[in-house]
Amino acid sequence: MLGPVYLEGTYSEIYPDKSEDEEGMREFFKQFSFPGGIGSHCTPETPGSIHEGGELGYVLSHACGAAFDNPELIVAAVVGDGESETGALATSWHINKFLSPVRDGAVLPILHLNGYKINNPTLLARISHQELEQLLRGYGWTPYFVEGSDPDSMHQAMAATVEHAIAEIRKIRQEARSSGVAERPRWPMIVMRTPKGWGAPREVGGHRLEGFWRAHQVPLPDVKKNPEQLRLLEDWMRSQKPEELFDGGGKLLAELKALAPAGVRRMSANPHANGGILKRALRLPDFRTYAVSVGQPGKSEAENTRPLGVFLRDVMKMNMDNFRVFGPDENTSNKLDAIYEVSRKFWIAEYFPEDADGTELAPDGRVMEMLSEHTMEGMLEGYTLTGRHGFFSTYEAFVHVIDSMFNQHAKWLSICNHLSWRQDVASLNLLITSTVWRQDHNGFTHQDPGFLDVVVNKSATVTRIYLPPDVNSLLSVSAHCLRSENYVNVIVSDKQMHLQYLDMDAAIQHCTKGIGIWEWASSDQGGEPDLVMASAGDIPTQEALAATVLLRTEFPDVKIRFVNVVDLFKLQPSSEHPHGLSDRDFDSLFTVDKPVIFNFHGYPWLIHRLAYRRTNHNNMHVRGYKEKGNINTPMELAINNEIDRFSLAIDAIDRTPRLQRIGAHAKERFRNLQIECRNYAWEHGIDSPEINGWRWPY
Ligand SMILES: Cc1ncc(C[n+]2csc(CCOP(=O)(O)OP(=O)(O)O)c2C)c(N)n1
Repeated sequence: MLGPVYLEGTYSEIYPDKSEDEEGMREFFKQFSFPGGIGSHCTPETPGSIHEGGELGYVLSHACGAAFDNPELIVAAVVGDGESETGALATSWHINKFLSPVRDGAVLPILHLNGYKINNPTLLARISHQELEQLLRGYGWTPYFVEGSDPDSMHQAMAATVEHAIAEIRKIRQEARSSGVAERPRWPMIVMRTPKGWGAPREVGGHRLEGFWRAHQVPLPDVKKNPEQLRLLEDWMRSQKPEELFDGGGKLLAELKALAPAGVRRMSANPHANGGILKRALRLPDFRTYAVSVGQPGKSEAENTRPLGVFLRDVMKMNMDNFRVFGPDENTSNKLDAIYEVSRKFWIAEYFPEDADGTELAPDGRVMEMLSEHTMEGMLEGYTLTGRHGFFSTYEAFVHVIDSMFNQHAKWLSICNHLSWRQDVASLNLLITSTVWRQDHNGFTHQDPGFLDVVVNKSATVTRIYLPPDVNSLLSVSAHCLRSENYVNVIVSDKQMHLQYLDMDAAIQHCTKGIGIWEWASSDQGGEPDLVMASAGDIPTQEALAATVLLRTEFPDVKIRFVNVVDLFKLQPSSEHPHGLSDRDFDSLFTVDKPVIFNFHGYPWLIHRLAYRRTNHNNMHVRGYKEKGNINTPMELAINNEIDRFSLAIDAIDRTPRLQRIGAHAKERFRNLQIECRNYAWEHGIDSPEINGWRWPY
């Protein structure tokens, strides 16, 4: 990629020190894979790129995201035959069922069948021609094979095949657009079979090089010490005849440069690959109008994600060409199905009559669903990097499928932050739902809140984590995320019925601060608290509140401060994260010497990781998920992991010296209540009405 980008002149325009002359070319070469320079992949510094390709597997899903809603675009995507063996790539051959010939651009996959990976043959190169062709046809493509090793005839064959493929794409488009009917086309693709390391010396030191895995990446590893290898390298480079390509000053000859298109028609200057240039801000409805009414805190219940679905429906309605919603077969399950009132799920594969009964499919749908977290995430990345906006909801336990995709995207964004020429793109918005604490019927496999631990590893400049405790705070956080730029926003919110705490004004205030004392849930007004009860997440907040009620009932004069955290990075020092609280603010919220019981949605050590430098860290006792799950009622699961109200109240007694001395009887009662809860769950399969119907009593 870098060679053509430089030859097209874009590189020198963006990086004037890499000028189009001998000196600039030397700088250009020197920085390659060199300290202080650029990586050996298609890093964000490469103009014309949205796809680094460092971690293999995402080229087709990225290309597809770029093609969405870009009806004139043809996205050429070069797929490695080794890359094709990855899970992410294998599943993404299906993108051809998600591209509308009426509304979207096309993706032209070019499978580069060079036969080898780092040390091995590739599978696709070692099956018969017929088997490969059948495989690709089976995925719905029309493959054209360009095979050989003679450069001149191969260039001609490739040029003719690309032209043919483009003509076919145009024909498919024209037919679909003139009829307005989006049927599933068999898009063309190209299989290019050439030797690996094409043009390299045939042998080095008696070992096969060209056309073998030894040609991978560093074909002549010993040029510095081995004169024979140095000579081979020089001969190889001279065989390119640079004197026929460049003038005496090192500039590409004008007649050769003229072969490439000019201006933004150059691949390296394509504005789609610097998506912020094309980005239009989303038009957002007023999220406050989707509020649920909350009279008094903790008295009523609602499904937390459902109103968000209504909000997203209207976001969709107002942005019908630059917003999409993605999910791995779960948007209905995640209770966001109101979206389908405005736009259904895109589908141009076969329809059965029964689909009319609630399947919500349509050939012009803008909701993308395929049971491949990889493909959904890749499409969304491609879509946002080319200047559009999106929202991805997925089950908490299985968002881990895209851990490394998140890693790669976060790395991409953090490098882009240092490149002034890269314009701001929309944030990648991930709703993590169907969470650990409400897996009443799926059980242990569906309990894993560890994605947050992955997210906090990445640069503070690009990561945001929100745990809104109820509907109105989820709406407020989501609207904020949709407006934001250059982040990965992770929102954790369960989809089941949950207690509601904040009316819309209070939710906005609370989410704007990101962390705060809940006055109505505290009893320390006008004095020092005996202890701080803190929470982050819906169920943990409910249990923490219920624990304070148990304590206040047993010890009416106890002074409890209740702190709720929405924006998780508030816990980190401000020196580590731009959202971090100053030490003064942290100390005043959490005190410098009182016990803090922190009930957390995820794995408990994450809170310690974020807060370990705070003054009162030694007094922080965090409860969270400890891998103790099965088919459990919510209360039983909470008890197993000690995030339940009784465990928290017992903890509070043990950690608060005054209560410790007088709390033995209360602890006994709490333990008995835990046993009752467990017995009830095992006998009835659900939690007792007192637990299920618990409300904030004050
Ligand atoms: C997901 C992933 N796994 C492993 C690697 C390490 N790796 C880098 S290149 C490579 C071989 C790639 O072969 P192929 O896709 O055929 O590309 P080629 O270099 O032959 O064009 C491997 C395994 C990687 N970059 N990404």
